[in-house]
Order: sequence, then structure tokens, then C-alpha cells
Amino acid sequence: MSDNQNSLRAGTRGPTLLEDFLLMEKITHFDHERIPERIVHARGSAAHGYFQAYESLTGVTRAAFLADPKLKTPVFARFSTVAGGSGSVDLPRDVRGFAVKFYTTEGNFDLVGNNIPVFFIQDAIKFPDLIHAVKMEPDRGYPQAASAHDTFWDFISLMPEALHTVMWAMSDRAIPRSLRMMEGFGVHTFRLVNAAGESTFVKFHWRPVIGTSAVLWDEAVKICGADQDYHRRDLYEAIAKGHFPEFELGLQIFDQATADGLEFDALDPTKLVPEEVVPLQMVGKMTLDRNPDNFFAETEQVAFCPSHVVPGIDFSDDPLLQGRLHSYLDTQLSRLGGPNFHQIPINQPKCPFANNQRDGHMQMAVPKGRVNYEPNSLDPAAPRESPERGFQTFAAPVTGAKARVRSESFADHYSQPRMFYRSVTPQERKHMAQALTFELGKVETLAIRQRVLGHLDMIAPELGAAVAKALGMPGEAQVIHPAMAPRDVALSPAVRLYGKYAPTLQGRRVGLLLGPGFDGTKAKELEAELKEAGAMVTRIGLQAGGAGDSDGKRWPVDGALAGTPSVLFEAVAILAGATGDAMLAADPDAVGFAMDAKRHLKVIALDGVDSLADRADLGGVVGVVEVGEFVALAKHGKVWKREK
Ligand code: HDE
Repeated sequence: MSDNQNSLRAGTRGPTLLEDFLLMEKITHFDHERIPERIVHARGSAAHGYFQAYESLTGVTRAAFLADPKLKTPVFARFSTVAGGSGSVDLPRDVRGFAVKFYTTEGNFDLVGNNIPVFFIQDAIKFPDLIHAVKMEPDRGYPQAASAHDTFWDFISLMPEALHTVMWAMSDRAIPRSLRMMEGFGVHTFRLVNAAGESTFVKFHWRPVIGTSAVLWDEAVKICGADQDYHRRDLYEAIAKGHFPEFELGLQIFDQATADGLEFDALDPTKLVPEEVVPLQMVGKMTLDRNPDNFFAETEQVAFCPSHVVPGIDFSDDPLLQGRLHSYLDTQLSRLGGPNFHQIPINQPKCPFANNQRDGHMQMAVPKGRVNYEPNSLDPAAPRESPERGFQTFAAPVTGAKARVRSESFADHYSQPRMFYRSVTPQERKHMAQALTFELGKVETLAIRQRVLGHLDMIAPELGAAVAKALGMPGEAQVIHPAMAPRDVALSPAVRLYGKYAPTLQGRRVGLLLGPGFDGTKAKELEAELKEAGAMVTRIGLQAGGAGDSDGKRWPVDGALAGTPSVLFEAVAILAGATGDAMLAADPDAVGFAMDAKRHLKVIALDGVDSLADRADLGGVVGVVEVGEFVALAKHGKVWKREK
């Protein structure tokens, strides 16, 4: 283009010419820059990295990426919310997607999981109903990215199989502090198959090396206002700054006899296999060390399919998994426009591959020669089946009549939610009751609330009573007649979110509010200590232009107070000189910063800010400390003792 500023006109002030093919081409491309967003998991963020096994697993699987501890397998991981559209906020209460594409030497393996180990439904045929119920109500177009509305709870109240996952969704798992601090789960039971053709069952788990962390509901609400892109920004910045997220891959491997002896059906995706029954074996680690170069080309166009497996990994008969094997391929056809979506760079295998597929929308390759069929005698180099190296389905025996039925072994909908509720820490239990109260409080139809209260009574009477009381509806629960009465099964402390990981500040965001005249020496020491502990430090000033210390030195800051509230951090320190303290005490943003940090159970370090501490009522509050004690205490996360 000789001129990219002006369209082609007849005369200086005349009409634009239809002849302007440059204008047409530019605008036409622009008009088509959007593709349909994912119907679920539309909002997501992703990163590149690699996976490395700790030791060879050839005893249980012939999968090449698990066979050689020296091999680094490239991966692309995408984390997402489920219900909201692609422009929705990052911190609604929601399940998070945890999808990993392994570019193995034998083709791609997509482990398309969630951050919760169970799912809402037992049969794929209910998925459209579930998603219709949770998404915006069709007549009014709201709420966006929220389950707190009538249609969701109506559906749930009529589908007791969903209750277990609902309990997880009402727990702090559904409001993670960071995508880097979530556990991940393959949910379904899969199969591993070794070279001898022997098979075991397997459940896949991801464990964040720096441990988990979650926010309180009030924090989540405020973060959505302060930074809609909180999780996306956090992932991007952490990787850019070298705080590479790491997740260990854990396997629960069990044989048919163990599966037969479980209290629940291993094929039922609304149930988990307790780690106390089948322990987790850590077999490798994923490190995410590179941000995408282009959001659309990579994060938006990546196409995960549970049907993408490699030799050595196979499916179980879980009816939800079986349905997913079709759905993802189908959705890529409409989202990415045709059957050649695997040729898009982010979706291409990174190993050599060949097939006889030809033509179709957006064919990127230029295949040579006459042969595009098999068998053939014209091209000895053309792709052919390989009984030795190709994928082989495990020869699992199948018997029975064709029927639309649900196995009796799937009928117990209350025992595992009860187990989950009674296994977690007291604060998790309390937050669940609060979340249920909040969500049901948003449900307008009384009968739906009453039905849900009936289910909660069935899960655990103490939970039902607590929620009914908090709603102001004691004694109003509908009596539920379950298909199978709940049993008291052994508790599983492994399902807890808190107290499982070693205390650490690794990768944690810490905010330093530097009021005018702050003690530069102390601030420098604190920053060094935090850096040593692996924290990500953000300096906040009253103004974006910087903060002046007691020696009159101007420190550059990362953010101005008005746009950087304390909800964005796991712990905060506030330092100022005498005049600075007076300025902070008179500034509603600073008082709000301190009061929210207190309300949200954060460790708070104070230096020189007595007036602000008075205004924010921090006197005698547990977890409010001197700068020197900050790091040791902040490692432990929230100060639960402060929670009312
Ligand atoms: Fe998905 N799911 N799903 N899902 N799912 C999609 O595929 C579907 C289920 C999950 O970052 C869609 O490419 C059906 C369970 C993740 O791109 C779609 C059923 C689990 C992602 C689809 C399920 C998931 C998706 C939408 C029931 C956890 C995002 C766009 C049979 C184990 C992947 C797309 C990414 C995405 C269908 C149930 C996880 C429509 C029919 C269970 C993490 O194909």
C-alpha cells in the first residue's frame, strides 16, 4: 500500500470509490475477525511449557511421553471459567477448566480436565440441559457468569446426581486466588495400557507445586470490579517475571478387582476415588514457562478433544466421557470452520504425521502425488496402518442388551457430598454454607429454595439447618425421598483445600503501600526478604508517578492506590512517615485498603502509620505485625483466627 491513511476518492471531498479494493480487503478481514466463542469455557487463559516424567512408567503404559524421564514433552495448557462469555470476569463462582495438550512424539494427547474432581451429571445426554440452566436465562439475557439464579437451582434441585459437584462449586475451590494455585483433575476414570496389552484404570490429577490458595467471596466480588482480568493478568505476569507455574502430575492407578471393591462405581463421574483408598503416585511435572505470542492464534484457536489420546492411554465406559468423545470434535467444526482445524499451528502435532485426508475448508497443506487412498501399490511411501505402533483399543469385554438405562450402581447421590462436606476444614464448611445461603438468596422461586434445603438436609442435617437459618427459613425444607438413602462412608481428608501444602510465599502477590516519607531502609529490607521468599511484590504509591521515602528519594511504583486495592494481594504492608500517615488516614482509598485487608484475613505489616491504623481499627487485631515479622507470618496465608 502506498497510502494506508486514506481511502480512494473521486476528488478531495468526493465519494469513496467501489474500486478501492484495498479498503474492501482490509475492512472485510476486520469484519470477520471473530469466530464463535466456545459454548462453554469461553473465557480462558493459556501458556506454553513442557512436561517431564520422573521415571519410566512402561510397566503400566506404553505412552512414550511417560516412558523416558529425559524427554521434555511440549505442552499448551488452557485454564478457563465455564459459564461466562469470553469477555466475562475472571472471578465468578465457577468450576475452572484445566486443559492440557501434550505434543508427544506419537501425536497429541489432550487431558481436558477441571479444577474439581467430579462433574454435575452422569450421562452426556444431560449436558445441554445443565449448561442451558446455568447460562444466562434465555428471555432476559442475564445473569452473566453466575449460578446464583432460578434456572440453575431449579435444574439442580431436580437432579440430585449434581449435588456432589454443587458442593465443590460452593466451596472455596470455585474462587481460586490464582490459576497457578489450583489442583486439576481428569475427572473420569481412564485406562492405561502397557506394551503387553495389559490394562489398569487410572485417574489423573494435577497438583500445584506452590500449593493452593483461594479468595473469600467478598474479595472475589471486589476483584471483579478492580480487575476483570485478574487471573489472566496474574498468569501472564507471573510467567513474564520468571515465576513459572509448576504442576505435578499424579496418578491413581487401580485394577479391575479394586474397581469392583469400591463403594461407588468407578465409571460414575459424580464420584471420586478417595486418595485414602487408592493413593496418588506423583509421576512427573509440568512447567509453564512461555506466554502465548498471540492470544487469538493460540489461546482462542486451540482445540482440545478428549478423543485425542496416544497409544497407552484409553477410555473407560464412563457414559459422560463416551459422550465427550464426540462433542469436542463436533464443536471444533463449527468454531474453527471445518475439518482442517488440526492444521492450525497451535493444534498441529509436533511429531511427523501423515494421512490420506484431503481438501476441505482452509486446507493449508499442498499434498503431492496421485495417491490419497489405502491400500495402494503406486506409492510405497504413502501412510499405512502400523499394527505395532498404531493406537489399539483395549479389548474390554462388553455384554448386555441395548437399553436407555442408568446403572443401579450410580444411584447414591448423597453419601459422597456428605463425605466431602464432613471431610473439609471448619472454615471450608462455613464458606460452603455461606455460598449456599448467598446463591439461594438470589433464587426468587420459594419452592426451589425449599427443595434445595431438603437436599442439604439429606447431605448433612447440620448443613441444611445452618443454611435454612441463615436464609430465615428454618423448618421450611421440602422432604426428599431419595432413591438410595445416604451412607456414612469413611472421611477423606485429602479433599481439603487448606492445610495440605507447606506454608510458602512462593509466587504469592504481596502489596507494599508506600505512603509519603516511608522508611526507605525498612522498605528495602522487606523487599529483599520477600524476594528471597519467592513472593511477587507490587509497590503502590498515592500517585502513579512514584513514592518519596524519608531521605527524599523517589521510588518508582507499580500502581497508584486508587486502582490497586488490597484485594489484589495475599498479604500487605503499609509504610509511611508522619505526614504520609496523616495523608493516608484522610484518604478513603487508604482506609479501605487497610480495612479490606483486615476483613479479608490478610497478614498486615504496619510501619509509621498509627493514625491510619486507628482509622481502620487495626489495634489489637491478630495478624497485624511489625515489618520484621511479616514474611514469617504471611507464609501461612490467611489469618483464620480473625474470621468471625
Ligand atoms: Fe467440556 N466442552 N463437555 N467438560 N470442557 C467443551 O469444547 C462437553 C466436561 C472442559 O480450554 C467444549 O472446544 C460435553 C467435563 C474444558 O478449550 C464442548 C460434556 C469436563 C473445556 C464441551 C462436557 C469438561 C471444555 C466447548 C458432557 C472435565 C475447555 C468448546 C458430556 C473433565 C477446553 C470446546 C479449552 C470445553 C462439551 C463435560 C472440561 C462444547 C458434551 C466432565 C476444560 O465441546
